[in-house]
Amino acid sequence: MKYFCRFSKTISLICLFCLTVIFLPAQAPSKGYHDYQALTSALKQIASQYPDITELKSLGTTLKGKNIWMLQISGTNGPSPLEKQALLICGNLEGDHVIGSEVALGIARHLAENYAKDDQVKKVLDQRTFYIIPRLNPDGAELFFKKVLHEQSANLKPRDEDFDWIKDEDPPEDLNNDGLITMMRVKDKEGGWTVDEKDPRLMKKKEDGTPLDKLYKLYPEGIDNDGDGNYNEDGIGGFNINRNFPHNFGYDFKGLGVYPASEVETQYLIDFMTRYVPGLKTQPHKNICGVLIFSKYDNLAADPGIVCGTPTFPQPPQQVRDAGAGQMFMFFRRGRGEEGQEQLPPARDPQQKKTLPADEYLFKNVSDKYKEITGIKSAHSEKPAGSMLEWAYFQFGVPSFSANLWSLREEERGPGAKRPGALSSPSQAQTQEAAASDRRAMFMQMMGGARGSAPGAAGRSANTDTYKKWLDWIDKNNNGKGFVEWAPFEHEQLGEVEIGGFEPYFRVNPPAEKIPELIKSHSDFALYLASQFAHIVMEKPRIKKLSSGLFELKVTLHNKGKFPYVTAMGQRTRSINSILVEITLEEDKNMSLFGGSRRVDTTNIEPGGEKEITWLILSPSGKKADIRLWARNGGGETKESVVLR
Ligand SMILES: [Ca+2]
Ligand SMILES: [Ca+2]
Ligand SMILES: [Ca+2]
Ligand SMILES: [Ca+2]
Repeated sequence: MKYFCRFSKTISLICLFCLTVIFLPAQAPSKGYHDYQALTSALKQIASQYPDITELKSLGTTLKGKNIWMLQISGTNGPSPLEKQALLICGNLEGDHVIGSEVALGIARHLAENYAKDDQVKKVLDQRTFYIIPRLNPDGAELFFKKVLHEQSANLKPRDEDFDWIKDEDPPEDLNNDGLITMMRVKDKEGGWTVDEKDPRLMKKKEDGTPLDKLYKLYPEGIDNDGDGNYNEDGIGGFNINRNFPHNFGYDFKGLGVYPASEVETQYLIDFMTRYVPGLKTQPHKNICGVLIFSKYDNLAADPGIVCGTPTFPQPPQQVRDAGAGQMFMFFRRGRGEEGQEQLPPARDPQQKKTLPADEYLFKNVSDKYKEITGIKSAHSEKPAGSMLEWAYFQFGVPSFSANLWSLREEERGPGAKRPGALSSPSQAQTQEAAASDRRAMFMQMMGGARGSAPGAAGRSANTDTYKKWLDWIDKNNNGKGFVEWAPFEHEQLGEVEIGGFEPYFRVNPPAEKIPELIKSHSDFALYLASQFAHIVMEKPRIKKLSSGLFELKVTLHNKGKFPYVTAMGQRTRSINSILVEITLEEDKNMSLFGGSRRVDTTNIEPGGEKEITWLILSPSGKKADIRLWARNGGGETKESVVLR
């Protein structure tokens, strides 16, 4: 029976392989997607067709001379674009997550095309500005359109990733000429991997008692160009922009020259949001009241709020030493280290790592609405480290959301499939995944210990479960396409190997026919999100004559929006201008303030909340007082004038 099962499985695999070959001619996963030239033309076309409501700017150019485009869209009515509250939409921070830029571009087009046609779009655009940056990492994204596909998140800045003082000296190679960089598995008694008995496509971590002749080492496809015994450990580029932001940054030795905001793409974005550069005539876009990101992280269909992942470094010093990481990390040990002397405890990380409780309702409400609008009820998300999502909330201080647009979802795992908790609430395993998700980090793990046991596209043990689910999905929903069956290959250095594994990009970007529905639902969601911002209004002032020459003047402010004026986190970082109310008396000679201040600053008003301000004014009857409300992130300026009588 056992043999029969194995036999029938082999037959079905062969059949599957035949079906793949016969019925599914190879089609580039980028078909229907915009490369840099096409994206540039599309944005220019929108800008030239709708000049009254759009402005296309370049935030800067990348190392490869590509513009990072920002399309501003704002209605012709209402205040100037810079005075309106704004939603920033940013996509394709990870080079391989090209779907993010497609959806962001689609939203831009949807808004521009519908301003004159759709009352709801017009209403929102007359009150709000949209800053849309479809592709923050255009250099990295271009790899998606190459002949040989190698999935990587980074930009293309040459970087020494293995500390041999040479940059990019050992990239992967497409040895079997299928146009895909996949994996190699090699029988090796010192290997840390073995073939999953239930599904021979899958590699899993070895267990106690796994026979030595069943052990494998895994490598990315290619040769060892520099003869250092590691395979493809230092390819082209670069660093993942979505791990390069200055919050919860992982100082984990991902090669030389990397630090928070070390990459120009990160710098341009942060400059755009915060920095005033007179020479460049740019303004800090502090009118940004919310951020919507399309990236591999998700806090909309996955768990709401933001919980930072653990950067792979620093760890408590003892663990580092015990991990066998060697001399390299020893200088990170704290304390005097001599026998009998006390060791200092590890430094406490002062960074906030979790949504503040007072802000949780906001994330929850938006997440519920996202599920309702888009119909996407669940998503897989790793925990972030050094991401834009974290920086925008924990440092910039505004509500910050990310959708990954394409991942294993409940409805796609087939009927009757139980929803494992791990997919909606990131588990310990996924924290490890986050640490390993940058392929560069994987090689560091390899160097730190079991050389040659590099986990890879088909075999990170923490994720064998996730890979299994992708294989199920491939079999049930994708006619078997998405996985290259393992096939023997004679390797010039390793001898007999097998090449196979997941096809690059297919777990990151959906087929192009899925894009229109994602654009529609996320346009609706973006319009919803932009209309939630705080709206601070001032009631008509109320005057009471207390006695001859003494007046009481009161105004009440309300927040008529759905968001607080500033998040609890924004209050902590003090990154948002407070709500300002100023009173100006008609003349100084006969009028004076007996009670209250000329200038009243209010940090926050919760949605539905109010704030009353009272002044006592000594003045003859018939004189005038002017009141000015200025709420930078809550609807701008309102003026009232009253006559004291
Ligand atoms: Ca190197
Ligand atoms: Ca290949
Ligand atoms: Ca090498
Ligand atoms: Ca190589």
